[in-house]
Amino acid sequence: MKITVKAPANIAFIKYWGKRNEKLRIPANSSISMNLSNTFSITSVDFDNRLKEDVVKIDDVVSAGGEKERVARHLSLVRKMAGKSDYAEVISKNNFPKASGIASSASGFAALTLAASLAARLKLSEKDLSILARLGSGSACRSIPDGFVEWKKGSKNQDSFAYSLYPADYWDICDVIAVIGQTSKKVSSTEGHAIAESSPFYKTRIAGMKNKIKEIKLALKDKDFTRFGEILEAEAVNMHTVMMTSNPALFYWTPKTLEIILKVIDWRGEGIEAYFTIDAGPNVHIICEGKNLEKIKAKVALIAGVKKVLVNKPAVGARTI
Ligand code: 2P0
Repeated sequence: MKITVKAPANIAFIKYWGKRNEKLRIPANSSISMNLSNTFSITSVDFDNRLKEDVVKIDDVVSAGGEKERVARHLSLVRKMAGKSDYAEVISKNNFPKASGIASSASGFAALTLAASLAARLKLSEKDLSILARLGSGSACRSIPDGFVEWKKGSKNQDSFAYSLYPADYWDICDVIAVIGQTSKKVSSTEGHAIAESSPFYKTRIAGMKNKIKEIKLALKDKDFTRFGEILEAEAVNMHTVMMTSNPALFYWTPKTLEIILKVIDWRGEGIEAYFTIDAGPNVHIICEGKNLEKIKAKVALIAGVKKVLVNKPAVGARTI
């Protein structure tokens, strides 16, 4: 039975950087995110007893090496849970260009998890799907539930999962992604997590997390955009400080990243309220309220060197299509 699933990427307002357990992808801290409406993967999985091995095709290219291994390992978890031995054909497409530097592991592993579990006729709860997605890629667990999401760090496999805080239509905020491109990733996110602790600021970051999460959840509850924006922006700078001061140092920002950061701050000075956040890449995510979307889009379009602008609203989680 071939199953096809659409799963969103997500943007974390409070981020996951550093793990307590690398193998199980149990994070050092809880995180808070929003699913993205216009940045997603569509993945189909078909178990077939005629196959001699798993076949994986991502964006029309047959996977090999590490990428294929990681998908095959995930399929094997599903096979084990379902008591099956058939190999599968996996066909996955991202609606955003791979070269754009936007991580596809969250949407990809969330879609793979739901599609593979259904194709293997497993009936998993949302919690169990989130746990399984986490084992493929940590941030993928947040793309299973709807809308605004908290990933509870937990301390063991069964209690580290994401759940929906609010549905997608709870709050009309946007993530306008200014796509600058891709800095060649010499160090993958998975490796980056592993060296986070080498930053002298890591302990301080983790020590402040509990309170930060409490504060942003309050801002979300009150729909206090100013408070929400101030927290998420400071959080992005905090995480990048840890990245830049780890050993080896990780610099994801380019001069263009910083140029856009400074513009967003200027726009606030002009009365257009927006805040920035940045993941493990150079692209800037500009968070604004729906009422300011057109103004922000027009401003971003004028910045030289921005290759693409992706406009996202809050979205539902992984779904069969
Ligand atoms: C996040 N990132 O919270 C943070 C912000 C990147 C910067 O989650 O090793 O690809 O697959 O569990 O999920 C990137 O890490 O790492 C990430 P793995 P993942 O969105």
